[in-house]
Amino acid sequence: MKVVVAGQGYVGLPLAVRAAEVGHRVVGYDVNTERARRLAAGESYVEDVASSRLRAVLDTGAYSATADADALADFDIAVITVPTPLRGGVPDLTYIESCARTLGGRLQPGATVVLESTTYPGTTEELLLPILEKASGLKGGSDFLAGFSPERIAPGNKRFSFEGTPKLVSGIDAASLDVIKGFYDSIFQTTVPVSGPKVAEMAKLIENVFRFVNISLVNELATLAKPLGVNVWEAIDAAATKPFGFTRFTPGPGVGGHCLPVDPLFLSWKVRQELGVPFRFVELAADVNRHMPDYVVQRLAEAFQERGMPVSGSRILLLGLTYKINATDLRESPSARVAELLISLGAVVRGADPNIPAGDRAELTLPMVDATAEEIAASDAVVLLMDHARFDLAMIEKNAPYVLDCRNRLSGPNVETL
Ligand code: SAJ
Repeated sequence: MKVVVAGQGYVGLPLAVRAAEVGHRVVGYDVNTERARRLAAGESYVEDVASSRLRAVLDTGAYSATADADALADFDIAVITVPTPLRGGVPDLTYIESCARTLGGRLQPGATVVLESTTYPGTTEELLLPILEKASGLKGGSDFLAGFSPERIAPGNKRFSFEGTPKLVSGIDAASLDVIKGFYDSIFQTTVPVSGPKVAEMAKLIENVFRFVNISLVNELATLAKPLGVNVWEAIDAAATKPFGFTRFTPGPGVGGHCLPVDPLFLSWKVRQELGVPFRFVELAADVNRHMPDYVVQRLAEAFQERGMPVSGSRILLLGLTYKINATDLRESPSARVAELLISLGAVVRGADPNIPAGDRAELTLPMVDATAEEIAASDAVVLLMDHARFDLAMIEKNAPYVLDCRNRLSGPNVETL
């Protein structure tokens, strides 16, 4: 089938390349001409898609990348994998709307459109469908098919493969579900049909709300256990020995990334919009997680006070600036807020992160250094935000005058744990 994947980011590119590998003729469409150029040149910028895999499907002609919407004509299936950010706490669906208009203008009778972008329940039927119908003059269901299938990409997750992760599928009607299920059956080992797009939209949000709320639970526990004189890390590990009814989460300096700090707020916004009531768990979890960087700085200030040192003028090194361990992505990373707060207290802050590609360092306002023994020894305090595998933890322990360890990886008289 001729497949269009609209949006070639961390969700769209893995899907497009995999679909090409299993035999579909795939057009990877992205409005960003630089991205399209790099992909057409066989250069992957998505950590889970090696450039060698991209070049292989380019060479066979199974995959092509473009920013030219005219190349989308006559698609059998179009999958929308565009960003759905929050703007000032409000869901921004403009990328979906714009993409829907582009696809709608090229939608032929009998074709199918699937939305994968994370969004609140109702988006597929109440927003996407009307735009497709208006742009095409066709009727959803009778003239073309549509549905929702959430992405379950876990960047850098080596335990579960892309095709091995069960895929929820839904359709606006039985015929849509049938075609959409058939398409994803050709790519994924397991597809899970649900009764309609709203269920699939909600299921995706439940997955991330669950994670977001439980992380906030252990974050708040961390702030309470210390004054109670309890090692929260040891207590969580002890609780995790329970083989049922428990899922282990660990405290941290905050919750970053493009999924967790965003997706749950789509649901709490929709609940307020539609029902005029708060989704209390999500709003509370967001507040707890959002204030973890403040807690990190509070702990640092207390440590300086205990040592009779002012924070102002002190030299502080932040280790691990990306949003999660071993990730290369800086989006919504708590490190930015930690640095901002410390600088506002007059500290001289530097950052070190071997995972940040040289090209991405430009967006950093923080002076970047290498995590050398000299740099660490010259700091008044080191904060381990992300325990990347590429850090030499023993060297940090040995050379840092003081470390606030946000990941419970270090030990020693100079180490305090979050
Ligand atoms: N975090 C904690 N404590 C934890 C787990 C995470 O503080 O116990 C923090 C991380 O440091 C990070 C943030 O939360 O700042 C998000 O971490 P994450 O492990 O959830 O990583 P993400 O954002 O890449 O989440 C994605 C999600 N995948 C999708 O939405 C499709 C999530 O549902 C997956 O569970 C997760 O990957 C994964 O397991 O890798």
